[in-house]
Amino acid sequence: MPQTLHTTCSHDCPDACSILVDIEDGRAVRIRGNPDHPVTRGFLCGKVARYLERVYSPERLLHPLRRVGAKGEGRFERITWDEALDTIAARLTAIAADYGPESILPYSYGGTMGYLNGAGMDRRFFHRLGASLLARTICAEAGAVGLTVTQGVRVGTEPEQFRHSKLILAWGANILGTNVHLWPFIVEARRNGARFYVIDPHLNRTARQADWHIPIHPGSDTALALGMMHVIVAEGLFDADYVSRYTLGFEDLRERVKEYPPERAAALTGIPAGDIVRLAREYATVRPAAIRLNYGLQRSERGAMAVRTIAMLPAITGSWREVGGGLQLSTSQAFRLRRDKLEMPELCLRSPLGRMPRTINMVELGKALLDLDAPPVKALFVYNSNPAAVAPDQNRVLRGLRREDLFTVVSEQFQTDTADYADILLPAPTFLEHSDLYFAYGHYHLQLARPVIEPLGEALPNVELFRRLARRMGFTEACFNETDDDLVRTLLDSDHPWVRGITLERLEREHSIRLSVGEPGKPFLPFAEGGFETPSGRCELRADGLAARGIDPLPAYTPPTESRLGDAGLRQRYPLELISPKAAELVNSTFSNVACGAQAGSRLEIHPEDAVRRDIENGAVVRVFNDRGSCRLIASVEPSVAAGVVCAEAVRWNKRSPDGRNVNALTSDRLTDMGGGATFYSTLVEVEKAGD
Ligand SMILES: Nc1nc2c(c(=O)[nH]1)N[C@H]1C(S)=C(S)[C@@H](COP(=O)(O)OP(=O)(O)OC[C@H]3O[C@@H](n4cnc5c(=O)[nH]c(N)nc54)[C@H](O)[C@@H]3O)O[C@H]1N2
Ligand SMILES: Nc1nc2c(c(=O)[nH]1)N[C@H]1C(S)=C(S)[C@@H](COP(=O)(O)OP(=O)(O)OC[C@H]3O[C@@H](n4cnc5c(=O)[nH]c(N)nc54)[C@H](O)[C@@H]3O)O[C@H]1N2
Ligand code: SF4
Ligand SMILES: [Mo]
Repeated sequence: MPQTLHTTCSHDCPDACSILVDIEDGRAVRIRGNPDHPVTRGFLCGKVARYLERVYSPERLLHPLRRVGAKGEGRFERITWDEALDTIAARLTAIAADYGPESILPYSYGGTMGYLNGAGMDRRFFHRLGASLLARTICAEAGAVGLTVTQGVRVGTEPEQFRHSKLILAWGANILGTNVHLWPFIVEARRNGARFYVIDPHLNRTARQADWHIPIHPGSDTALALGMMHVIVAEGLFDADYVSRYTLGFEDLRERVKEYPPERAAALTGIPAGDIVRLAREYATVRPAAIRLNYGLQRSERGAMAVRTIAMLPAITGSWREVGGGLQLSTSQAFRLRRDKLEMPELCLRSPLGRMPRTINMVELGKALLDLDAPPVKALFVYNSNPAAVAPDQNRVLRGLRREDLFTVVSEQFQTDTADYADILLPAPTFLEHSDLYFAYGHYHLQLARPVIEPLGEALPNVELFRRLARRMGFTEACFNETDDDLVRTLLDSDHPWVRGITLERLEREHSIRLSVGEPGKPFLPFAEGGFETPSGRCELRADGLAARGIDPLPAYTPPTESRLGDAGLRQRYPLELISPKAAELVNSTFSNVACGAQAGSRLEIHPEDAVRRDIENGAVVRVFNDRGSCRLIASVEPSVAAGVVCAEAVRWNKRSPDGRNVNALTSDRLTDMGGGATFYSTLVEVEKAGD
């Protein structure tokens, strides 16, 4: 009889699924969604439903390796863990002595959402070392800042409450692709008469299911939101009581939105004025209306402003009062666990540096590796990330990784594009093989997972890797000896009412516990009666904190530099706006090397008008290019994007494409308006038929 064990999906996905795994003779034989979990509800996405193929793939890295070929070539020989750790400790010590510890750069992102293996012992290790700090901005920072300016806190509508909505807007949110466990709640709402609209430049699989798809020019969402507010305010459709009780700056906003009549918003967004009026009226009057905002639209140059502005809508209409109303971008900040005590930034002061180290923005990796001095980056330690594939301005990143004088360590499950550049390559386990505590960014359930199988080969979880490395480096602080359970208890040692009463013992029994947001069993209405965590305690339509920093405290729209209304000179040479949203079959570059993701990221969707003009036929190999580089893709000629927009789902491993590049050869390391985020979707390109 197989034994059934619980775990949690670790991948960078809002759903953080609760999973059941059947084990026979120590081997996982079946994986499925936990039917009792209120959000997972018994199913998994297509990728993780086939996860055992990935776990037991013959390509798994099982032993520490040392490079024997040239950088990037990917040839390695097996070494022992002792040799690996001794080599790393010796090189890091020497580099820190010669160039200062800030010449060491950790690089990690979303390999796992687990607290311990995502940002636990690794942070303590690098803090104690005095390594450069990494600003982890590549995904969500613009949106996080935008949302925080308006709401003060990153919480929102519970997924479970979308079933009560009468109008649902998926705004830059490909729910069926990247957040599939929200979908059944939308289906339920629609069965009860709800309308489902999608605001997205791409007719993605979610938009294909919508009652109304509203294609928008990439990066122009602020103009749409301002146009909607213009209508809502002018027609008196706002909730005057909510506005006066719980918002700040409505009168200033009322003046500002006068500048965005529907006709102007139409010219900026490409959405007909009549549609903007209709959308605004329906949003304000079909109640309750919920917005699922996702991160798509904040990967543009003014992404923070876009999120900041859209987040004003549910306050203006008072939608926060209603079950099935409000907005969700992220739920992550409800998890008020003691991250500070886990990560211990104060260890920086005990490092040889004796002060807080410099911070390097992960979006600018190419720049950091090629241009930085005082000190230069001499060692790069990569885990939970595949920057050779996912970071922008890829050609510069790869040039940096090729530097002979750069010592690179990579901890990975597979030999990714980045792994090819490692001097020392270390084997990491999958989530089936280690303990962790998981928050979520798309729901409010905290989950504990224990290993369901032994680690394969000699794979070591990140926590244990950095524990051992700390010992090798001679770090004697007791914090480096803490067990996984110690770390979980540290995290749970919080007085916040949303977390109080959640213990390791309870998690062990229940696996998944809803935070104490709202009354047990009752919907969580975070802002029904205010409760904004801004400086004023109100929803800040006017943010005086921004004014103090010299930034316009009111929303306003400026087109991205790389867009149809941006830099005209650039636009003349590169007339197409490229977006590279997520593929349903991948999680960023993860799953590129297994069957389910093998084809993902190989196509470029292009409008028939643009294709004809370039003599490109459906299925033709095309070269997409700009000043930063080029990549080859297969043209998919269809009106799934507007003329002037091209879409290439992202991001496959470079080595899976014929020219060894993916779309990030085209994207820039320009930063967003606030938060220092990435601007992947503000990219101008030209496309031509590929020669042979
Ligand atoms: N299957 C799968 N799931 C994933 C991931 C994955 O790679 N694959 N990635 C995970 C990660 S890291 C994240 S951050 C989340 C992200 O989840 P999402 O934010 O949903 O993902 P994206 O595909 O980046 O963007 C969502 C949508 O925004 C659209 N979009 C692009 N530019 C604009 C714009 O200017 N305006 C508007 N209105 N829409 C725009 C895109 O066409 C896309 O359909 O998903 C997570 N889940
Ligand atoms: N063009 C374009 N580029 C993008 C995006 C886009 O939409 N378009 N999206 C951006 C976004 S939103 C994000 S979040 C980033 C994501 O960038 P990354 O976080 O780098 O995402 P992945 O490519 O999934 O790489 C994660 C790696 O971690 C490894 N891993 C998993 N678990 C563990 C573990 O426990 N230990 C160790 N050591 N390794 C582990 C996996 O095998 C995988 O190779 O990409 C960004 N890049
Ligand atoms: S990737 Fe997302 S949808 Fe798929 S199993 Fe993991 S958490 Fe669930
Ligand atoms: Mo992300």
